[in-house]
Amino acid sequence: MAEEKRPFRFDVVTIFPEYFTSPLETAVLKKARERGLIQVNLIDLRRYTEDKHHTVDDRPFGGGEGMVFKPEPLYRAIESARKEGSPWVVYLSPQGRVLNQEIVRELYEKGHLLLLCGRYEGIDERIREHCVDDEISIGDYVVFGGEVAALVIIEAVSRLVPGVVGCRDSVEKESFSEGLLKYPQYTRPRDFRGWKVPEVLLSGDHAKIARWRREKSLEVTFKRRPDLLKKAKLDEKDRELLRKWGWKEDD
Ligand code: JDK
Repeated sequence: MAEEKRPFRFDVVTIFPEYFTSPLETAVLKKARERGLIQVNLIDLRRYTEDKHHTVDDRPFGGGEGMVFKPEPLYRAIESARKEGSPWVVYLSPQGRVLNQEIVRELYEKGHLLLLCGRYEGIDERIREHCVDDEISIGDYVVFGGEVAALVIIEAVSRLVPGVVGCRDSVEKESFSEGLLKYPQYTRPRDFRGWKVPEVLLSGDHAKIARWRREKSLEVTFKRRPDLLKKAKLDEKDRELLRKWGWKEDD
């Protein structure tokens, strides 16, 4: 009998579990869950409160704006997840290290993540200090809470789970894995409102098409994200072309 591989597991601690329902029941994530490739376990933080009003937040010591998540419910929620494995505990926040594909791969290697979603002004620092393994930001902008960031991580990590994305090649050969942005793509019709598809793509000359695509990748990366060229896999022909456009190896 074929060996059943254990699904990649995400535990999510949140006061808004319903935030996740439609993304998890749509398209690729839905399929991946149905096929047992990933498992998402939503943990409602309020279930780990012990007072009548299910209080998760309180005013910050020292004064100031807003509210902060209390430590006790968070601690109990994290402990409950630890009873079912040893998750890598990630707190989403604007202060975290900024997510990129390299960090996504790192998280995928953990096999089991616990994503802590804060709200208001964040969480009590002692939870961060004693219970959190990793702090991650999805970018240098501020959203209302960790939920949207947790979803970004769930999607990005799930894509690396074998079988989630139809064709293995499309995960490996795409944007960022080679370190360059993707070349432009076209589909039918060949002429849309007089806007034509580049002739080379209709030529059937696959070597020529591959060269055109490589050149376009280099061009769009140089124009929009020259910072990516530092880490990209470039051969001497690529470098020559880039230099022709005014690229300087340093800077
Ligand atoms: C988790 C609450 C809202 C948090 C304090 C920060 C500088 C001080 C509002 N990448 C990213 N963006 N946003 C998040 C994120 C926001 C969150 C929570 C993640 C929990 N919030 C929040 C902190 C502040 N403020 C900017 C001035 C304000 C992750």
